[in-house]
Amino acid sequence: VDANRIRSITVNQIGYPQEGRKLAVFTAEGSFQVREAASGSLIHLGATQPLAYDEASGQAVAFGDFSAVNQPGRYYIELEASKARSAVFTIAASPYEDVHLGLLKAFYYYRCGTELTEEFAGPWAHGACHLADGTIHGDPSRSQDGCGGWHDAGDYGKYAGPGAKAVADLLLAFECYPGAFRKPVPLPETDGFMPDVLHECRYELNWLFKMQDLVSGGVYHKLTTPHFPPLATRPEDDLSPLVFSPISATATGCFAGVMAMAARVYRPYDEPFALRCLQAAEGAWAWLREHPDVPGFKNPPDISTGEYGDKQDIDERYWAACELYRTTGQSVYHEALQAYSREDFYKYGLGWADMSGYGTIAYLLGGDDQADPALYASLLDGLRQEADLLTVQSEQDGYGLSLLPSQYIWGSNMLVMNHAMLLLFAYRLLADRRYEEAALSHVHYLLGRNAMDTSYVTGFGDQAYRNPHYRPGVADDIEEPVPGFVSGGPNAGLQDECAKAHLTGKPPAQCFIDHEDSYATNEVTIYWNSPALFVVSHWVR
Ligand code: G3I
Ligand code: 9MR
Ligand code: ZN
Repeated sequence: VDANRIRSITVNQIGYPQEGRKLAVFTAEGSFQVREAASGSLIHLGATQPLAYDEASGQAVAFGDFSAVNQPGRYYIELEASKARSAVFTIAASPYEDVHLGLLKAFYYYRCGTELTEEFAGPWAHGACHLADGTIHGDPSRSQDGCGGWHDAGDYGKYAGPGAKAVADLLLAFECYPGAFRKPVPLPETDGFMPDVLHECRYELNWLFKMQDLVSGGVYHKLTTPHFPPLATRPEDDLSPLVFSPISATATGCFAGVMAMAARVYRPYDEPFALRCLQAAEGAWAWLREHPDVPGFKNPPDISTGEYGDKQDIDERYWAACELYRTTGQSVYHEALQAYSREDFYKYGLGWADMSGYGTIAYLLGGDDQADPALYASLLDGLRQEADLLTVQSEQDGYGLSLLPSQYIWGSNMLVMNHAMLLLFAYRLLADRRYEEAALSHVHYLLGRNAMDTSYVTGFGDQAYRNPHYRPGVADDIEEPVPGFVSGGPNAGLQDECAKAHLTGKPPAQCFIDHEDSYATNEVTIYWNSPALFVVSHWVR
């Protein structure tokens, strides 16, 4: 990122909903003006708060409030003394419809095992990829179909747990905000009956079925080539053998959870499919019960793709039980989840390693009339405490974000969006407006109101990042990035050479580089897009 690009006024580069609080972040204090973009005419005069040091960004920053501007239109903000300007942004009743559609369409671009045609992929069309059968690790004589699903990220691996998180976020978004999904994307499957988000998720679910061992019910951890191919590899040229890595409890628990969820969500649209999802979930549940104590997944010595290692599997088991209970109402699942809930583990994580929050949310959204009153009350109270903490942290942060300086880790934008998701569930269940406002503040951060003055969604915002660590994009000769992809974001861990070379010594929220080599700060994944899609859905009616 060119440091000169970073303006002294940062805003949500897409814009702000008409109603409610509107804040810009300034790195200089003084009087400012809000002007109409086309005419330059003065709309509002304001003054920033005094500058204060913000630890995460390492900057002195101040908010400037322009909530008084509530006429729909295009605006920019100008500092009176320096004449420095912000990005031009929109104020509108529903400013996030396009970015919402972009975040959803991104999943189509992640599709594996099918041709992306020009009709739907435009210039980013490519041939069908990863069509060969995979062998079962440790038994090369056995091979089976694993075609389809979404690529995980900038690599071409397909990992069951992360895939389940992504689908769970999308299905929850649809359950909570059906009105946000009325418009067709469109997709090849668009039929005017089943919403496109469900078509897109079914593409991944149909692949997930193939990850289940039908004999035991267990789910293979991942399907990948043994090693990552070079960066500039087109998907259809990645022809190394595909291998199903061993079954893991975390993958199996996630599979049971997401399949149980799908059984509920698809029932009104496709009953046979819903039934198949439920049977798959029950098969996985049986495996979990027969394997109460299994070691966490580790890459076999001959495999070096993403490990997604996670020693704790009680959270995935808990999610599976909660989701199966919400969908079926059967007491066996209620008893199981009650037993898990008495164990001491964090109950509000939203993946990929910590899936407990999906269980808690399923139990709470299932309603208190289906629940054990004491457990319901304690889970709800815990949610309130989490949301209060995130709200206070947001109020104390220079950019209105709930991340602590230590939380700018690999994929920090997932944490940003997961926190916003939790705040929105708390708002839904507890009706406290502060939670909704804090959640919106996280959207502003993602879309440009941050220390990098960068929108972390490709194609959206006047300074959106452009060079994701994304193999199809590196291998093609198209200047523009595929739109709608959420970047991992600032990561003080600097776990790649590019980040080390350019970012050493920077404050956490500035540890980001828009370079295709920086996989630790600027890769893309399905499960960084999915919570963002959930969150933005709240403001699309
Ligand atoms: O949880 C700890 C935290 O307690 C600690 O304070 C912090 C300090 O560094 O680290 C946290 O752990 C980090 C973990 O992500 C958190 O989720 C690790 O350092 C970090 O190395 C780890 O990064 C993961 C990365 O793979 C490397 O394993 C990312 O979460 C994960 O999204 C990423 O996933 C990759 C796949 O392997 C392959 N496909 C692409 C995908 C995205 O980059
Ligand atoms: O491209 C890979 C990316 O998808 C992973 O997240 C990352 C960490 O596991 O690894 C990337 O691959 C790099 C490999 O680890 C080291 N050599 C360079 C590769 C990128 O070109
Ligand atoms: Zn593929």
